[in-house]
Amino acid sequence: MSLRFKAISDPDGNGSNSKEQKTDLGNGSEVVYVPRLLTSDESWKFFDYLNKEIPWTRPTLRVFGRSHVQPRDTCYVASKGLPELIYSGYQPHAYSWDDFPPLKDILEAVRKALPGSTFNSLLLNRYKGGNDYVGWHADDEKLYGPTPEIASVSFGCEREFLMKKKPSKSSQERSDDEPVSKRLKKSSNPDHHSFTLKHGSLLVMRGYTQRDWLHSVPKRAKAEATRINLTFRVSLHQANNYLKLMVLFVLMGTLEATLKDQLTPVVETPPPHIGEDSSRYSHRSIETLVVVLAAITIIGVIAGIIARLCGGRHFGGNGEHDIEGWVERKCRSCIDGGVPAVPPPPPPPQEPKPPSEETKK
Ligand SMILES: O=C(O)CCC(=O)C(=O)O
Repeated sequence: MSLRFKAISDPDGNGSNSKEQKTDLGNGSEVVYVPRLLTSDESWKFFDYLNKEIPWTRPTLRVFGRSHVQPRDTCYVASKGLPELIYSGYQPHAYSWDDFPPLKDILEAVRKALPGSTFNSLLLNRYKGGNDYVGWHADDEKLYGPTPEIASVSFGCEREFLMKKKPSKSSQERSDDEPVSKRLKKSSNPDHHSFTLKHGSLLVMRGYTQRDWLHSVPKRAKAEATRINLTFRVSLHQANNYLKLMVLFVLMGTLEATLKDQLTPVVETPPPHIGEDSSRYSHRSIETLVVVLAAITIIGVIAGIIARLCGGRHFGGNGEHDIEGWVERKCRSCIDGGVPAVPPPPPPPQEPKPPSEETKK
């Protein structure tokens, strides 16, 4: 379908999103809410298109060893060359932007509102009524880097979007020590925020929001109508692989130069006295071996540090080639001081119920 809509990113007609509301969450986390990214009429056209034309699926996820149907419909769109998205054991098919041209118009409106943004993937969610929801989670996959900017555009039924601060060790200890009466008095808790996401609105999470905060769209009995939400994201994956390759090439060059330095004197030195030969050669071989081993170790450590800093992880789509994950698993006992990972608790003996909240989108 080649339906095109012209996105209007200035519905107020005054050249700016005048009603933009910024919420400073502290420690470098921020949320920006723009109630009218798009006009109401235009947003309804997008809603109708997305509702009809997107190949929605409701996948079965694996969370804590249990299968359950995701409590909303979903679809995934990504630029070419990005890795497949995998969450809770589910790998959605990545559609192309060209498959659904109106998505490019919505992206254009988002880009106008967020100049300089470079979104390259999109997760679509459809909530068919108040029973559909997304549980508490953070979009903190390493794939998105340490400070991802996520732009969320909503269409249709208004729903509440909740945010709460991730429990830190120190804050948990503090609240455990406090009397219950004191804890209850904190009605306007700065660690909780709520936004009503309107038809045609934009909500942006940025900075350390995914590191320090959780968000959810809870069940709401009164929200009977359908809501469609689009979250635009930037995947850093490709850049990480290029970085790793660059580091590898630079280090291979250094290694080659070092080996040349090591071997040249053996060739150029005048023939030694008979009897010294074998010890001189074995000395050189050990030196060369040490240099090669040192270089391999340095390559591994530096590539790992860079990958970790930049947030990359998967090499392949389905996790088979998750080399860092493999190393992490193999070395966990060393990293954690020999403490083995705690196995998940065994399932209770009664009939399994669907979980009330999912932990991950
Ligand atoms: O529907 C929403 O507003 C939120 C969706 C969300 O949290 C997500 O896609 O990670």
